[in-house]
Formats: sequence, C-alpha cells, structure tokens
Amino acid sequence: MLMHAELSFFLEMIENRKEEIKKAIICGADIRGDSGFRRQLDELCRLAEACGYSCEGELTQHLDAENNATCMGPGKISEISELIETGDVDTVIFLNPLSPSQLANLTELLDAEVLDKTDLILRIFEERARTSEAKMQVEYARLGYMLPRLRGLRKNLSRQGGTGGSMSNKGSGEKQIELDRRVIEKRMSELRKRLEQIERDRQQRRKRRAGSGLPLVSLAGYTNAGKSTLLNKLVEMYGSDSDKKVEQKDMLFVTLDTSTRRICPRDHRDFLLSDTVGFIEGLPHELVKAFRSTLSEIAASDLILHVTDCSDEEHGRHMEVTEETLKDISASDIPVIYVMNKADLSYEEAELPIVMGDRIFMSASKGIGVEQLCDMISERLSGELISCELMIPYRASELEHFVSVNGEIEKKDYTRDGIEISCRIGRRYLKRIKEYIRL
Ligand SMILES: Nc1nc2c(ncn2[C@@H]2O[C@H](COP(=O)(O)OP(=O)(O)OP(=O)(O)O)[C@@H](O)[C@H]2O)c(=O)[nH]1
Ligand SMILES: [Mg+2]
Repeated sequence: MLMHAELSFFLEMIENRKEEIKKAIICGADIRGDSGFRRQLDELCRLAEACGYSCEGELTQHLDAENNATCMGPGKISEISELIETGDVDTVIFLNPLSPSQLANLTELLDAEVLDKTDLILRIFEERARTSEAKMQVEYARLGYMLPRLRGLRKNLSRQGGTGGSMSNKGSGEKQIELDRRVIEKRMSELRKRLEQIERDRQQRRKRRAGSGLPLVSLAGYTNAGKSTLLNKLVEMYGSDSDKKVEQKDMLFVTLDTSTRRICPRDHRDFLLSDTVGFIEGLPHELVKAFRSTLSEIAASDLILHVTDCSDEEHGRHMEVTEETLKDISASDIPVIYVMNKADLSYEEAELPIVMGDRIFMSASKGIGVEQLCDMISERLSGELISCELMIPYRASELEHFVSVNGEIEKKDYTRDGIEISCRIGRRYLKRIKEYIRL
C-alpha cells in the first residue's frame, strides 16, 4: 500500500468503506434508447452487491444527450436528493462513466457517496487482490483513476467525516491539489517500475517454459462463466495429486491472479492450463492497462478456451465483450475453442455434450464433456504442427527428446551420420532445430 504519509487520505477512503452494508441506488441516463441499457443496469446491481451494497432502487432517465454538469437532468437529481434526505439511500451509483467535473458537482449537490461503474469495479478488485502483483496493479489503476478527480474526492472525504489527510489539513485550493497530484504521480512511477520488473521476470519464465516446451492453453471469458471450475475439473481428472485447486464461487471477479497447472489427459500430449482474471462489459481502461502483464499470459498462449455461461440470456453479448477484450490485449489471432459452459442448465444432461465444429456445449461443474474437450484441445494443438524431416547428428542427440516432447515423431532411424527423424512439430519450435532440417 501507499507509504507516503501525505496520502493518508487514500487509506482513509478505503478504511471508511469497511462498514456495515450500505444502501445504494442505481442511476443511469439512457442516451437515445441504448438497447443494452436494462441489462447493464441489472449487471451494475450485481456488481454493487458483490461490493457489499444493497440495491434499494433505481432511477433512470431517457435523454438525447448527457447533462454535462450532472449526467442526469436537474429534476432527477432533486429526486435523488429527496431519497437521500429521507435516509433511504447513502450511496448513489451511476452506470454512466462520470467525468471528473460531473463527479465533483454530484458529490457537492447530493451530499452522499457518489460513484460510477469504474469506481465500483476498482473497489471489488481492491477487496479481492491477494498477491502483491495484483495489489500493485489495482493500486496503480486506482491512482490513475483518482488523478483527474482529486477535487471531487476531497468533497467525498470531508462528507464522510475523514480528515482528508493532506487534502484538507494543509489548506485548500489548487495548490493543495497540485501537491497531491505530484505525490500520486511519484507513487505511480514507483509502482510502474516494480510492475515492469515483474513483467520482465514473467517473460524470462515464459522463455524457459517455451524451451522445455509444453503447449500453453489459456482460459478466457466473462466473469462468472466457470473458468476456474473448468480448471479444477481438469486438475481433478488429469492433474497431479499435489496440484492445488483454485477458488471457484458464484460471485463476480473471484479470480484476479493467474494460476497455471499441468494437465496430462489420457492418450494425449500434456499441456499447461492457465486461469486468469475474467472480463466484463466496460472493464475500466485503467484496469486493463494495469493488468496487461497478467493478461499477457493469454496473449502468449498456443490456444484459448473461450468459456461462456450459455445459460445466461446475455451470453451473446458476453462473447462479444470477451472478443473485444482479447483484441485489446493483442490475443485475437490465437486459435480458439468455444466452451459453452453450464449447458446442464439449458439442456437435458443425456443430450450432452454437443460438439459443433469449434464449439462444445458441456458442464464443467458436472464434468460432462471434459474428455471430448481434451480431444478437441489435442486436435487443435496438433493442427498447429508442421511436418518436417530432420537429420540430427549424435553430438546434438538431446534434440531427439526435444522433438518427442514438443511434437510427434512419425519415423526414426539411427543411421551412420545421425538420427533421421520424420516428425510434426509446432512452428514456434522450428528455430531450435532449424540447422538440422533437410531441405
Ligand atoms: N450449473 C452449473 N454451474 C457452474 C458450471 N460451471 C461453473 N458453475 C458455477 O458458476 C459459478 C462461477 O464459477 P467460477 O468457476 O468461479 O467462474 P469464473 O469464470 O472463474 O469467474 P471469475 O473468476 O469470477 O471471473 C460457480 O458457482 C460455479 O459452481 C456448470 O457447468 N454448471
Ligand atoms: Mg475464476
């Protein structure tokens, strides 16, 4: 966490939250009748609940354009004020991203805690982050979010009864905000350096792994789709006894860190399977940026298992959001298998699994379709193999083992000049053996 005494207001802000369940109201301006508006409000309510709020109601307004000063119009803002005065609400959560000036104005006008979806997601991540890397990433994202909003934050804090640390003790006004800004920027640059070092270590590990050569398969998908459940099921069926399970739970954003396990399916080549943070519509840009290094694991994989809760009526939208996020992290060119999970909720179990091309309708929690999924994984991984003929001299005979681990040997002869091999091997391993390929 922050080490600067000047930033005590930041700690206060987090501390002040660990109170009883707060009553929240969900607000949203529906700009020109957005078709996904209803669904987004419901999801915001789930997010609020995951963050310890109880949703007491919602106020929405159709608008042609957002109100620059207060997001919603003055009439609606008065309605919210009345709810706050009667004690029915102490937090107001906006679906629309609030600009720094809208946040400052609303906090002033409403005399209540005001947050938007980005802030809410940051709070969930703050509560759930466990490893020091995840903690640093979330802190970096939080500070990036705070930087342009210092004025509104100061109001929020003094309303909560906090001293506001440097923000309210040492005089007010622009000068103070400038001071706070400098402290935050310094801390962000420290965090950036430490995160860059972690990323370098990760790249080293990745290189070593590529050298020893098991293919990497990554789970990706909307939050709560069942990614961790699938990892656990594969570990249970084909992992080693010492492999620990990861947390799986019916809540948004349970997983924030990457876990990798070795899976050894019957009759197929072993592979590594990685589970990482889930996606959501409108995942704050600050977070995607801060979690880039964690997400880079997906971008470095040989195959992605795109997991979707197909029983959710919004699953089409969830898949679109996942694809957009994969594009964002430069992972859209990697081969994909679509895992339509939780199919037990929409189909008779006897009908499952259903395999249609690169899709499989299955159930991770019930273990239905796991073997078929492994067949598909193996097929896709070997589809990426290239046929080649090798003549390996005996002085480099360790490459025979390298080829057998990373590919499939079709024919092998021990000749006078060396080992003659016909094999199929992943494109990315060609570099290591290129001088022995026979043209
Ligand atoms: N009915 C049913 N429930 C499932 C299935 N797979 C997972 N679940 C449930 O869905 C919930 C979420 O599962 P997780 O594995 O934690 O989901 P996740 O994708 O890892 O979610 P985050 O880590 O939060 O992004 C849990 O309550 C699981 O028990 C399934 O095949 N069928
Ligand atoms: Mg998970």
